This record gives sequence, C-alpha cells and structure tokens, in this order.
Amino acid sequence: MYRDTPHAIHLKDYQPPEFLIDRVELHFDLDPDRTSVESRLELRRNPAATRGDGSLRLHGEQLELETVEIDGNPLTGSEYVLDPESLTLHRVPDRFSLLTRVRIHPSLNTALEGLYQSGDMLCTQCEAEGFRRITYFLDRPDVMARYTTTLVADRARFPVLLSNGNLIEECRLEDGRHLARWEDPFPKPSYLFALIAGDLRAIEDRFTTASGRAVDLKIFVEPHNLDKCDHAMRSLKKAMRWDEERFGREYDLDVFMIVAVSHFNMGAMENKGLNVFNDKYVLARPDTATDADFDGIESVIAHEYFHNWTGNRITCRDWFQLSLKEGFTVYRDQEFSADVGSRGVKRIADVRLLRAHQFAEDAGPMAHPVRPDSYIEINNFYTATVYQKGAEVVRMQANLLGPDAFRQATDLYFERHDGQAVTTEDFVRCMEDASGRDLSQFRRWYAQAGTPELTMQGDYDPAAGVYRLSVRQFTPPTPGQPEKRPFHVPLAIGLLGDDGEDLPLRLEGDSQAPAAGTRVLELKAEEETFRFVGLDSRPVPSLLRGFPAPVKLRFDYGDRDLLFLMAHDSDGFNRWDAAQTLMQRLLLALVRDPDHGVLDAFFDAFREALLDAEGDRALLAEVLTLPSEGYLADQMDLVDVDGIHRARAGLERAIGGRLRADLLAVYRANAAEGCGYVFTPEEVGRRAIRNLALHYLMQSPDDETLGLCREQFAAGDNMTDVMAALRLLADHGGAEGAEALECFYRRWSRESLVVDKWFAVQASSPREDALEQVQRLLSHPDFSLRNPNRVRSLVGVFSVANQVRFHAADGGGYRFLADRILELDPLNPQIASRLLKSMIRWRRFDRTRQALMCDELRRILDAEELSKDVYEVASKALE
Ligand code: 0A1
Ligand code: ZN
Repeated sequence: MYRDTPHAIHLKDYQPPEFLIDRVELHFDLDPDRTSVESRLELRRNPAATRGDGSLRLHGEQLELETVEIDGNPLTGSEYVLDPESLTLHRVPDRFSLLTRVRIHPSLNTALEGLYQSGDMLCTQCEAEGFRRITYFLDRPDVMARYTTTLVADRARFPVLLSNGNLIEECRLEDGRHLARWEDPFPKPSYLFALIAGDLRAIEDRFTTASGRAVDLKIFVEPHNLDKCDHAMRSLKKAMRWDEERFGREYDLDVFMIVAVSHFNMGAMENKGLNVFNDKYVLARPDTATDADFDGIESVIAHEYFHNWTGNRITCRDWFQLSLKEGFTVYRDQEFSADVGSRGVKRIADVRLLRAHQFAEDAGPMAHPVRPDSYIEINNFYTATVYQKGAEVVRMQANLLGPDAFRQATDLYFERHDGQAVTTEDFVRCMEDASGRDLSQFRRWYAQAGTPELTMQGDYDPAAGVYRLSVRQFTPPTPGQPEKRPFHVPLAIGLLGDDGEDLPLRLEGDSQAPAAGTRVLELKAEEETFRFVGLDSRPVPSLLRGFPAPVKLRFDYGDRDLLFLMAHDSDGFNRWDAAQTLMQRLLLALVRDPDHGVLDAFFDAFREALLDAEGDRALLAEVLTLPSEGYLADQMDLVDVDGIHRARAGLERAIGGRLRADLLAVYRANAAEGCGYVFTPEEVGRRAIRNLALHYLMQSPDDETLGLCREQFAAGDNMTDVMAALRLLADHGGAEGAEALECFYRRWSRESLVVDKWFAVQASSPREDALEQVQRLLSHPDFSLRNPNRVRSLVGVFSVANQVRFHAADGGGYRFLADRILELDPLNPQIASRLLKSMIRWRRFDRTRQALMCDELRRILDAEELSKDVYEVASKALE
C-alpha cells in the first residue's frame, strides 16, 4: 500500500542482473497460519553484468526474516539492510551460498499472490512478482535456476504435496506429518515456481510422446469435483498431440499435473510441470457447464500446456517482453481451437473479442504498445493488447512468411533460444533469419500503440477495365505517443463479379493473371494505390478478408454491396463482417433517429440467412447476433447509453415479431436428437442457433414462446440450454422470472461455479431494477469479496456487461463500483484494479456522466492508502 507516489519502471533502464542463481533448495514447513520457508541459494556474480557496488539486493515483501547466513556464517542485523521491499547484503563474495529463513502467513494472504490458502488447500501464484512474498530472491525472469523443493505438512490435512518437476522422495515423519521432495531438472525463473498442499483426488491418464516416452497426466481436484475432470483431460491430450504435429514440440518431464483451485485471480498459470488453474477452466459436466465453458476449458488447458515451450523453456528477459510468451501462446491456442473446432467461427469469436476489448483499450487512457515502455505495476499489463493484439502480431508474421517458412522460423526460435530469457526482438530476428524477409518496419507493431485506421476508396474505370483501390493509413495518438509512423500492414483482398464469384486480382504490371481468389497486398507507405486490370464490370471489393491485421476499416459500402457480400463472399469471415456492418449501421441510424425505418430488405436478408439449412449453424448464429451495446458505444464519438439500449432492444423485438414463424420453425427444427449432450462443433452450433431463435422470440413473448422457454428451463439436461432459458425468464421478470431464479439456486447452491452463473445472470439483466438487485445480492450469504470468481460474477459482470444500468445517468452504478473498489483494494489489489478499468473511458460520455465518473475516480485517488495497481489506473485515467 502506498502513500508516496509510486514510480514507473522503464524498459530503457533494463540492466542484466548483477548476480545469477544456479541452484535453489527450498524447505517449507507448511501451516496455513504460520509457514516457515528456508531457502539455500547458490549465487555467483554475473560475468555479463556491469559491475555494481558489490552489494546484493534481494526482493522480498511481507516476509518475517529470522535468519541470514552466508557460507554457513550467520549475519548480524548490522550486516544487512531490510526495507519493506528488499533485503540488501553488503560486500558479498563473488560466489557464495546464502541461507535465509522466513515466516509467512498464507491464511492472511487475501491478495492471492505468493503462498495462500484457497478453501482447505494451500497454493501459490508467483507470476509476475509473487515469489518475493515467499522468500528473499532475485525475483526477475532473467534469473533462471534449478530448484529442489521439500514440503512438510500435516498428513491428514494435506495428504497431497506437489511442486515442480519429479517427485524424488516421500516419507512419513513424527507427529502425523509427512514430507515430499520434488526436483525440477529444468532451469526456470522464479515466477514459474509452484507448490500445492491439500486433500485432493486426481484423475490419471497417460500420454506417449512422438518419440515414445510415457508421460503421466494427473488432474487434481477437491474430492467432490472428481466427476468433472474428463473434458479437461481429453483437452490436455489433444493439445499435447497437436503441439507435436503442428510445432514439433514434445513434452519434457515424466509427469504433467494440473490442479484446480477455487480462489484464483486469473484464468490459470503455466508453472513448470504443475499448472494451477482457476477451477472454472477445469471443471465441467454437461449439467453444470455451458458450451462456452467447455470451449474455454479446451483453450485454456491448451494455452497453459503450450507455455511449456513458449514461456517456460524459452522465457522473457523482463516483463516488458510479456507478449513474447503471451502473444505467441495465444496465437498457438487460437490455432489449436481452430483446428479441433470450427476455424471460421473461432476467427469470428477472436476478432469480436479483439474489437470489443483491445480496440477499446487502445482508444483509452491505458493504451500501451504490445511491448510497453513503462509500467508502475506489471499486474496491470496482463491486457488484451499484450495477449490478443500480441497474437495478431504473431499471426501477421505467420501469414507474411507462409506456413513453411513460419514453421522453419519457429523451429529456429526453439533451437536458438532454448533455456534462455529473451526479447520480442529475438523472436522477430528468427522470423527474418529463417525466411530472408526484412521485417524492420514490421517491428513498429511492437512499439507503437493505437489501432491503425485504413481509409480505402475504390473507383472503377469501365473504359480501361481498371479498378483503383487507394488506401491511406492513420493511427490516432495515444498517451506518450502523439505521432505514429506508418505500419507494415498485410491486406488480404478479393474482388467479386456480378455473379458473386471471385475474380482474378491482376495488378498492373503482373506478367500473368493469378488465379481467382484472395490476394495479399502489403501496405507500407502512408498512402498507396493498387490498380487491378482486366475487369469488364464494376467489382464489389471484399476487403481485409479473414481480418489480416488489427486495424479498423473505413470504406463507404452501399447497403446493397453489403447485402451482396453477406450472401456471396467466399470468405466466411467477411460474410459475417458484412452482416455486422449492416446491423451496426442500421442500429446507429436508429440511435440517432428512433423513427428511422427498417427496410424490408433487412428482414429478408435476415430470414434468408436464418433459413439456410445447409450452412454451418454456429457461423449462422454469429452472423445473426447483433453487435453488443458496448461495441456500438465504441462506434460513437459521444455515447448515447439509453439510445443504444432502446435501438438494440427495439430491433431485437422487431426481429422477434416479424420473423416469429421462421424463428419458431428454426427452434423446433433444431431440437436435440438422440442421446444426451455431446460437445462437438455441430452440436454446439445446433444449440447456438436454437437458443438464438428463442432469444429473439422472447423479446416479444406470448404464451407459446413463454411456454417453450419454461419447458426448456425445466427439461434441459445440459447447462447451455438451461442457462439460455433462465436468462430469458429472469429478464422477462415477474413471478415467472423470480421462480426460475429461485428454483435454479435451490438446485445448484452447492456448486460454486453454477452459483457464479446465478449471480451473473442477475448482474447483467437490463431490467430497470438491476442495480438494486445487485446491491441486495452483496449481502447474500454466498457473496464474498474474497473470491475473485464471485466478485467478477456480480460486480465485474454488472460494470462490464450491463452498459445501460452501469452507466445510468444518476451515477448510481459508478458510486456502487467505486465503493466496491475501495473495499476490495486492501484485500486484493489486482482484482480491484481490473474492476476500475470499466470507468476509465469517461471522456466518451456526456458532461453529466463525465463529471460523475471523475468524482468517483478522485474519491478513489483520495483514499488514505491505495495499492500501486489501483493508483496507476486511476491516475492515468485522470491525466
Ligand atoms: N501466465 C498466465 C496468466 C497469469 C498471469 C498473472 C497471474 O497472476 C498475476 C496469473 C496468471 C497465462 O497467461 O495463462
Ligand atoms: Zn499465457
């Protein structure tokens, strides 16, 4: 907690560590209230370091120091300096062994960084800087060491004791205690350290690697969750095989373990050989988890597993390089999900997420490059920019190189840098060295923040048979970067003829005509014109196919062209994008003018898509979903909160009314056949389109549709269908809604992840009394500020997914959020600071709301003691 102004850390100040640590031996005497940690470090001066003053400064926070010894000689208090963040030893030898003993208190650790108690178990979270809350250390990722970890604990309370690597010893001790010793043969940075102690059960399986080695796979959970691990195990095995086939990466230890914990700040953590997961991303049974949950589990399990090579074997030199591991690993998990599911739907989902969160971040006061230049608190930089935009930057390189050269480049990266802590620059150099391409201008994607806007214009000269496409790029200023230089942007483009077929894209000067289809052009200048020749009628351009770069497109399409693309584009992504653009345009017109009519052509196109029996249903559901209120808000210079809600709800009602018969037919035609729930792309698509039909029908409900909804709620054998119906009933309200909520709670009150859904449904309801209901739920016996999943399901969902009620003009939503942040900050700064991000883009709103938000931000900044996390976000928001 800070009273003084916290200072920023800058990339330009990076210095290699003065000391290296070769070996670490840790001995834990575990007890939730009082744990003792003894650490023996083998240290030596780093030959690559510029010589400092001869002293050694180790990181350490919230530790009670009991002993310090150098080479077996205890130090007295005058031989070291202790402050709240470090332990400094003066005049140390060039090579020595350091022993420290500290005490820590896991049960009092509500920040969930370091060693903490989650339910009845003990667990750790060390990324980014949590290890310093366990022992004194050089807690930075470029210090990589080999660890041996000994765990001692009460055998009845903590029968399972886990750490990284392989188990090398186990024995019983006196007084009902026992000991387990783990050794990790791979050097690792401290942020990948983990330990677990608890009364856990495991499901076990085995994987044989491509070279024939057997790996034991274990997923540990609390006993009552043992029946919810099968999907996670299947996902893990799929991910392991895929990484061998697609990237040539084999697993390297004899055992791979996953542990599910109920209290976790993020999604999961890739600790070497011992991944720790938020239980939300492990536990699933068809009756407790939705399709979206199954999907999330598959991709997060893969993500953490993939980190074993992209993050663990090769790690980051410093935290500015976070996207080196995160951008690349997200790219890898996106490709995995695309390969094992539906590629088209996956791309749409990823771009939706990027546009909704990353574009918003780039347009706000916390905008930062994929490789940030500075931070006050690194935990604030686990962002959509580092993760999702970072993945797009890797994807662009993969596309520029093509599949073969990209594979050679990643092979080179793994070979050249195995065992090292490196930078995004090292990654790009591998791309260049393997392919012979010059990516010097491309590197700006790592250094410049902001979303480039591409303004395109096309004109057709019938006499010459030429279509000219001019492209201009402009990137708006972001904090600290008033002016931007042009990016190297790949553009994937197609031209459609009158019949909707792709035309050959022959550029002036081409020696021969290319085949019809997509052509990738490269934009490097601020402005460029491409001339396509040999066209005997005006083509319809299909621009930025598959979303080849994280940019915004400005092109003045007529509605007819968009309808044409929606019906004919050979690129599925652009068919979806054309539909979204049309809907967005219509909705924004309705916001400006509530009497703006809706053309019959819109309903006709909607109906035609809806009734397309051949199409991929999941893709169809994406095409027929209106842009969210938040996304629409991002398209306006001045957000009209109520106008957006009115327009979107009105259009949904109109669709439900006008297309009632078709929607009912689709609902019935997509009823489940056969036996029970299966998680396949086809079945997920079927449920998605059916529930979307029910959603539209329930926007102007009658007895029949209400009856269907009630039936689905009562009969649903899977959580996807039950949740869809519950949400509709709850939003419909009245006795019906209350009864459904009550019945759901009674049925599921012992399943914590399902109770989260129950909170979330109420928090996201557009009903006028949503805030009052959320306030009431704060005193529900199941609500707790100490469980991040619970906080996110109530406070997070209300402030992020309920734009109309959170941004109510009376400021009630803002006050509510600020109160929660102030309560939460002393307990869990990471979660407090994440919540605050929904209030930092106040400049986009009207004066009344601006003033209300600023008042709350100031009230937060005025608090007696504030974490660095919240301070950084609140102060940058007001800059
Ligand atoms: N590296 C993890 C995410 C993660 C980051 C920070 C954490 O605590 C502050 C926890 C997890 C991943 O990318 O999955
Ligand atoms: Zn990650």
